[in-house]
Amino acid sequence: MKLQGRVAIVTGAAQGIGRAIADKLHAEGAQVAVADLNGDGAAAVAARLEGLGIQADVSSEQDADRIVQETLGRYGRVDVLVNAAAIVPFIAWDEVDFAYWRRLLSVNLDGAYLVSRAVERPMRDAGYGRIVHIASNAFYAGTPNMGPYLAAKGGVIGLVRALATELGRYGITANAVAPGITRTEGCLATPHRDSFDFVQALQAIPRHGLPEDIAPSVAFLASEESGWVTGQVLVADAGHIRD
Ligand code: 4PL
Repeated sequence: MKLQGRVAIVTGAAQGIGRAIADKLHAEGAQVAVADLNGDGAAAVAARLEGLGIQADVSSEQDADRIVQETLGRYGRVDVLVNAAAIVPFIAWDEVDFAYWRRLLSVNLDGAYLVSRAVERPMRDAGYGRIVHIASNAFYAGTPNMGPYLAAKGGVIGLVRALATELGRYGITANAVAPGITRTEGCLATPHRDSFDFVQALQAIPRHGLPEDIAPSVAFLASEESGWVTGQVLVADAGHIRD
């Protein structure tokens, strides 16, 4: 139980990797605020974990701030932020238009900034915090049909480095977990579903990745015992890429 007495916010937690993270942090003893654009999905996960469901769009300043305000209102503290909310595209480079580019960057990168900004004050006041963003090994692999997603994930890694440098003095660490291709609802709803066997052939461990394979790495970085690790990217992808 590495998170006994801790309060965690997980965005994008109605499904996929975010939901597996919410489950794992709860299993480790945390009280979990489950935030998602899909309010019904967030409520369903929260009900299962006896947590707090929050309908929110992380690309909205007001919503990002409200996630933290509602969590503080219910639990009085926030020890952990895990930002898993993201759009997972499958779009050829020449089909990306500027509106799509902006929308993806607003959720996957601006959202990471906005929720990080929103937790800073309570974490600083407490002298303790763990911020974990979900990146992707696709950033390192240059996976095709994901142009704006790769740009956003690179930005998230830059954000993690900035947060680590500037918040370390307040007891706050910031890290990323970079999953490989994972059998999530979001991924399986796209043509990425046809890539699993090809990618498996590149992995050191020959099976398809599941959301439960990612969550333990996040739980480590969300825990007190990871306190000497900050500004890092932990690649959890069965050995697909070597960074
Ligand atoms: C290797 O993050 O990392 C497909 C879809 N293939 O979302 C990802 C790889 C996908 C990935 C990803």
